[in-house]
Amino acid sequence: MTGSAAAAFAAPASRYLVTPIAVTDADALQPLSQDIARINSFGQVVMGRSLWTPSPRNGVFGASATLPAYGASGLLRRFDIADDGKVFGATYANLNPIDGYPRLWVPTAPNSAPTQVWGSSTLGLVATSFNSSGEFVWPVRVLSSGAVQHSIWRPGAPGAAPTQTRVAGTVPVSDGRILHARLSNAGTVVTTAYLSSSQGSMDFGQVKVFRADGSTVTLREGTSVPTSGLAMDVNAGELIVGAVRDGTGKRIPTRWVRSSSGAYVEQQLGPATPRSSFGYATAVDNSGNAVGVDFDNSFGSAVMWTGDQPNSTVLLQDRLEFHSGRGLALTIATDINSLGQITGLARNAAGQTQIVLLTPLRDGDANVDQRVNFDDLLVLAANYNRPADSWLDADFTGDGLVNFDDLLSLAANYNTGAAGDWAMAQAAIPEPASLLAGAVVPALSLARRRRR
Ligand SMILES: [Ca+2]
Ligand SMILES: [Ca+2]
Repeated sequence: MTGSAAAAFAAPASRYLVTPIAVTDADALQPLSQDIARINSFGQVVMGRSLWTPSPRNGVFGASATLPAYGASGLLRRFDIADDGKVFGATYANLNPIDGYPRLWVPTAPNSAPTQVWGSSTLGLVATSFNSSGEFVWPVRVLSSGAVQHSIWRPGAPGAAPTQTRVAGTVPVSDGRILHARLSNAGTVVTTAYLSSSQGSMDFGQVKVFRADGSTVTLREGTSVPTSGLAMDVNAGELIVGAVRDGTGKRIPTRWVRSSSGAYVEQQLGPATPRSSFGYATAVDNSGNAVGVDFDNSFGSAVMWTGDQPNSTVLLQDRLEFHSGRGLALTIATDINSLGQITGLARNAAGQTQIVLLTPLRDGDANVDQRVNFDDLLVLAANYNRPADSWLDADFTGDGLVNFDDLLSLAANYNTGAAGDWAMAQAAIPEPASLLAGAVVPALSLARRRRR
């Protein structure tokens, strides 16, 4: 996730608009960083070879660009996107998941398509991330020992090499396998190292925290199945999310909360009832709302665990509104940004994996720009008393019609409550709006009284 200072708890949206972005050949259920979509605070989404950029900022429509190639061909992985649109990734010479050559795509203007690529021939990069300051953590294998040194870097100008700002810490893993590493806004590095086959699975290992003050905390020893874990994200309040393996090998969605004493307390996410299978938390926002995947049914489902009720599981599929891509089944949520936009993977009717963007909806916000104002009233007026195809037609109740109920939803959130705006909307859209002349003024007035 990206974002600035820790904020008071913000409840997740009750509904999200689905934007299908692209079909991918990724595994729809793969929770590891190599195959997941990431989103920045602008609403740009990176995955595979492409970068999707919304217009306007945080909008629900956008365009994809292919990131330019650099150097030798190989398997390309994109690990994260900074708030200004820089993309960090790697080229692998083969399918070995251990080592890669780092690649950094830098846009010439913030959030434009990156055209400048920097690359290094230093082998040993694994999954990495940006924080909101634009710094990134770069784990590099020390070839003589196999240990992996995690250092913090700051990108340079377009095309220029980044500069190292400090070393965070070293994991003495013998074969250099780091499964995942992330950098918090406070400079904390959270990393997961695959220690040995005694952990039983290549996607779990030792979980370590390198704090900016130089101290190191081991959250999971990772020497056996019941002691191994996976840390996937850390927020501005130093809340860490991921998963652990229990004594039977099941993967349990987990968070680690930093107490006032500085110790981390491990807590299960979701209900404590026995799980049929497993789950992972993949990302967390600054309110502590975590997203991920839960396999309590026979098929993976994209879920959220809210910061204030981590023991209950919210199925995101139940909160979706579509303007296209109807029928998509969300299988995993991969990231969440500071606005609450969520990226994920879904299965479409043809059985393909689809990258999707979920944007929080607020009643009355027909054009989904996070404001309820005259522009939305115009949409509603233009469609009043007509069949509606989606939320974007101002059908906020989802009954396929735009009518008085939708107007009430809009009025409840209207920015000024100015009934005079309706006369202006009528003037702009003379026909169906005139049917409602007597209704809008009471509706907006009612909303004003409720707010007092
Ligand atoms: Ca709006
Ligand atoms: Ca309606």
